[in-house]
Amino acid sequence: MSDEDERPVPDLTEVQREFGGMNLSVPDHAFWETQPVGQLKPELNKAGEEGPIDDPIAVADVKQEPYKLPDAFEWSSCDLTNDTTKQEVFDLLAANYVEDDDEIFRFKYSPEFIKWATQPPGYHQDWHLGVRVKGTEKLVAFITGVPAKVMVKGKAIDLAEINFLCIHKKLRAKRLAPMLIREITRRVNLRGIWQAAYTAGVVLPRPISTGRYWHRSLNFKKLVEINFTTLHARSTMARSIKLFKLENKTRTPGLREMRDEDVPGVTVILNKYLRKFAVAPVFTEAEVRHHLSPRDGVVYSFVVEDEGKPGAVTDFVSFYSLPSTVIKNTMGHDTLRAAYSYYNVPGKTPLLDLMGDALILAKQRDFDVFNALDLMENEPEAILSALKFGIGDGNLQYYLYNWRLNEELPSSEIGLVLT
Ligand code: MYA
Repeated sequence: MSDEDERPVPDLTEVQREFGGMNLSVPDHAFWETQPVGQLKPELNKAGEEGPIDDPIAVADVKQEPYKLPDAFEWSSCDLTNDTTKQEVFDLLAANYVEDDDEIFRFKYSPEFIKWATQPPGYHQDWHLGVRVKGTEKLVAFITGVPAKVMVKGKAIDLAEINFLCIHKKLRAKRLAPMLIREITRRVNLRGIWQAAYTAGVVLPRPISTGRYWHRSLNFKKLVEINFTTLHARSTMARSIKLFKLENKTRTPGLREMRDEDVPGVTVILNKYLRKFAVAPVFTEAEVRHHLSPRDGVVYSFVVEDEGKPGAVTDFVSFYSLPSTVIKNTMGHDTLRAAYSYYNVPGKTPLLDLMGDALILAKQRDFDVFNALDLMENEPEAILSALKFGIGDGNLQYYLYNWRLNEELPSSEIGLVLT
């Protein structure tokens, strides 16, 4: 996708002189080795009990003024209720956000998705942090935090979930990311929050767990045409299409779209289920209403209503919509329509059946592929392979900021899904 915004982006190499000729060829993790996170080099790891890494400080002792940016740029708290700002963030991400290693696809979060993901109950606009070019106001970098409660090995932590870190392609590799991370940390600390959770495709100091993506073809022909997947040497298109064919209707009796009156019941079964995992959120009803009520084009949620007990919810299944731009446009397709598994609660219904129905529901809504991480009870053999998911080549690393864990967790212990 080309950048249609013609306003120029200043060259940072010049302005970096202001920072004392910062060396661009830095040793491994010059920034992350200064941060309160688990380190990759064992000699840098401060031993201690599981819990906060930094000594506690008072909010009054947090740096009160924003970090200094190079002169050509300024900080901007982005108001995502404003349609122009929402569009600016969408445009920045659509042209500059995460791509796969082969640069074939790039995430294209919709404006409505970005608004939903960044405005849960209790969100703070000053945690929606942008960098703009002074004078033209062009948005060239972005990072967000949202408040959440996450239980880590039995301890409830009020933290910030950090997402959407993005720097314009013309400003890459100039150490702007550490500035964004420092400034969002300061803004989070100013509200008395000292921990964060985040995920990334890259390995940084130091993952608490590593998840693997699996992909289930829903529209095999298109996926081959856009090089998302390949036709097996020993198969044919017709045979593969047949292999991935799904039933037209879901199987589970009582499965229906979630409604507002289901919120209390879903909150109870979801929180109870999530306590099985070492790292998982704790949701209020307001958060369940926000994160899990169906929103067309954003999030799709279904419950199983107990037969004979109207209103009693026994199971829950959900997925979200995250399309990607097909950068190397092939066969006239410009968008890959991907559904991502979100939160599921198998109660009376086995997870295999719930996930199987999720595939059918996604297919009915014209998604091309259904993606899932091998988290929670998404077991590679019994669930994912059994439903004809194939293993992907992408890992997702999970991180905690300022929280020491003395062991790496298997992905089956992760019950947190960050969109
Ligand atoms: S993950 C999605 C990240 N976004 C993308 O991949 C979009 C496309 N890429 C870009 O926009 C840029 O390449 C980014 C880096 C912005 C990623 N997370 O400015 P630089 C370190 C953290 O010269 P650039 C998501 O959104 C890198 O190791 N750090 O590099 C979660 C190096 O440090 P060190 C990263 O390429 C974000 C330094 O940045 C990442 O121009 C969670 C280089 O900076 C990454 N994904 O820009 C953020 N990639 O020398 C952390 C590179 O030490 C939150 N780096 O190796 C921490 C908690 C904060 C709150 C705490 C509250 C208490």
